Amino acid sequence: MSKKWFVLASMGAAVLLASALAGTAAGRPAQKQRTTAKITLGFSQVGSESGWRTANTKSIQSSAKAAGITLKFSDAQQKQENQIQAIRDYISQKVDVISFSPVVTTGWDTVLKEAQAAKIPVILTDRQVDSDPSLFVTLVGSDFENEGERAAHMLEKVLQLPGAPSPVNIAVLEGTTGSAPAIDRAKGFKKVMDASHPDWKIVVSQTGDFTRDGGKQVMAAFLQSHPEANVLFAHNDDMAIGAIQSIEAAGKKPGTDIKIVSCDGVHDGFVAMTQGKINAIVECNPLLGPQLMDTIKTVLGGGTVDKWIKTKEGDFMAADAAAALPSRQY
Ligand code: GZL
Repeated sequence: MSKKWFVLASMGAAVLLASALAGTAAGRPAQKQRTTAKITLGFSQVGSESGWRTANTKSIQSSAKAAGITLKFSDAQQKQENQIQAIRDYISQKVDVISFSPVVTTGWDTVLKEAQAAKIPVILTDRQVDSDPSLFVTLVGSDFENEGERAAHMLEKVLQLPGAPSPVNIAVLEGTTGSAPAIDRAKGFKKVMDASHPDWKIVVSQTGDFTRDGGKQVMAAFLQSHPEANVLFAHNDDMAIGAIQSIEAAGKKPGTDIKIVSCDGVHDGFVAMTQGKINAIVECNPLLGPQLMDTIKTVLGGGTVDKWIKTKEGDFMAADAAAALPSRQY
């Protein structure tokens, strides 16, 4: 080997050795990638009760994959005991982070303290809990009281159109009893009623458990017990769609004889608006996956996040539905 090549070879070896000893930037991105690849998330989902939930589950599963986060996923079939067991399983499996959408607001203190004792951070998605806020890092989800207020304001707009009923007799299909969306949507709607509409009357209110069948069964009973009802406020589109079946079976026209305002903004809700069967929808965005994964990486990376990361969402009158439908993501 010539002298020149020997010198060059020696210099190259020296650079490689220095790099290996100094842990250069070349190693750090690999470490960074390895850290992200190592994240394991244990997620307990409420169930599969509605179109909203289906879209929410798809968003979480696809976002975890895109983020390189290993996802352990369980469906609680709307039972709190199943969610508590799933969280305990994730604790024993020593996952890096736990996230769940709590089916109801109460009864979580004990299992959240177990997660804290195991030093596993907990991030809520979708729904709030009544527990001590120190027991979870943050909530990634909507403001349901605001959604209830917006639903009342959308009803105001519906009642400004031709064919508005008078007096205003409202039937309410409530979400799952004890759940944050059911509690807070009712609270927000009533806040606007009390402030601005003493003439509006809620003649009947009962849970349909966020399902189409629940909405259909309970609306059929409402039509018998309260034929004076001429407005329906449904806490989600699925119950509104079930109610439409009962309203039509009773020979009445949904959206005309009974004005309907609901929450979520799922595809079938928009289709019902294009058919004039739902008069207005307050959007509740289920596509929480990307925000959840970003929050997980920030938290596990030692960063800080707000105690509530709110989702952005809009409101739609039936007249807006046809134009909006093609660009809807769920
Ligand atoms: C709201 C979510 C609710 C939806 C329903 O964020 O928790 O649960 O409004 C779903 O469709 O079942």
